[in-house]
Amino acid sequence: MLPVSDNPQNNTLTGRLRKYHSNFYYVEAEGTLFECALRGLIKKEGGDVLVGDFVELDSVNAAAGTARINRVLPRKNSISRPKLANVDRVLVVYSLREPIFDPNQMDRYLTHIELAGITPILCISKADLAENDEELARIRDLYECKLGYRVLFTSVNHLADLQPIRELAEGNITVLAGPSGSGKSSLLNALNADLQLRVGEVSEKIARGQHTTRHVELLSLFDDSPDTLIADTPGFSNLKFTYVLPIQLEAAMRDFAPYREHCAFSDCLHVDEEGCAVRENLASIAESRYQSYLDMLAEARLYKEEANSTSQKQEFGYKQLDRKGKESVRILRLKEKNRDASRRTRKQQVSLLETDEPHDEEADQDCDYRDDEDD
Ligand SMILES: Nc1nc2c(ncn2[C@@H]2O[C@H](COP(=O)(O)OP(=O)(O)OP(=O)(O)O)[C@@H](O)[C@H]2O)c(=O)[nH]1
Ligand SMILES: [Mg+2]
Ligand SMILES: [Zn+2]
Repeated sequence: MLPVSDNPQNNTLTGRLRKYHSNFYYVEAEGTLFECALRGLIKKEGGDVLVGDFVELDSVNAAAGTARINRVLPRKNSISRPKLANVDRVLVVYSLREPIFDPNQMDRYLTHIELAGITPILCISKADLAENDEELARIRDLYECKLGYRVLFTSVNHLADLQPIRELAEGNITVLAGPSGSGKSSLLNALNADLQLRVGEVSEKIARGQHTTRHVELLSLFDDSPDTLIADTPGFSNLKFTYVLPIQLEAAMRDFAPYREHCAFSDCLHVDEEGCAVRENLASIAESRYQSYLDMLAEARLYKEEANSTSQKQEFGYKQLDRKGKESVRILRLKEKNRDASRRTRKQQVSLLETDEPHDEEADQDCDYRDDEDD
């Protein structure tokens, strides 16, 4: 245990950033929530502090409950929207109605989380508003049986629905992410009534939420389990894929896993290439998923054009599934092709380098119930 004393000099502590609000960082360390400022140089050096980050505090004043963040410790992962670090599980919360379920938007959230290297869990909220069971079965068939995501249907007035969330959350850092009004804060209130989070009405006129939650906050879900933290986050939409390369996006699509190895070109994007095994098997891929892919791909292509016009070398890592459901990590490098050419005509080349770190997790094609997908 590190000491906490009233002497503001020489005291350091390690804690976790729980929320950031009005230029103050709230860091939990040894059971106390410290209101912290940030050492000026961290920002100047281009550093960023995210909720979920472990940080080193100095100038600790226990009596006043204040300290300064001196250093951000290395992260195991991070997601850009919502902004969080060191995440174990992400529940994409998307409502069945109010706002209406939109598979293409849903695919955007899923793909965005996949691209951060985390396997999302789907939480279809407001299941009480389902017209019939088939509606839910169709969603489960595609996303769970075919694609292998875990799917939960929840309704805040049906507490038994929440038990799987409790189990998934236990001992983990869990993030709820999704559009405004999908019921993220309501779910947390149903899991622990003491949280008393603000919830908002879904506007009838625009059929959207009102952005009720304003800040990302890591909350303690159970009083007796300090390691179980869950993040309520502000709803967001207009997720654009102008931050990834087309080949990274392709790798995040589970639908292509049974076929991609059989395409004539290893960098096939399955649009109009010769000998494309994905296109030959389009009948086996959900139309809505392929359409989502094409929409996202158009955005990723814009990003690639932009990357091509800069002379910077860049390196990206991404995961890809093969037809047996084996996962491998690939490294992608963007490098300059022609150093002697004039700046304007300089081109960059995407080169796929060798794979390493085979992952032995088997994809579950039988649609059995699975617990741990993202460890
Ligand atoms: N019928 C039904 N309504 C629900 C359910 N869960 C939430 N709602 C309603 O959905 C509306 C929005 O809920 P919130 O919890 O504020 O949604 P949110 O995702 O936190 O929204 P933001 O904070 O804006 O991102 C409220 O009117 C809730 O009462 C549910 O399971 N069933
Ligand atoms: Mg909310
Ligand atoms: Zn192809």
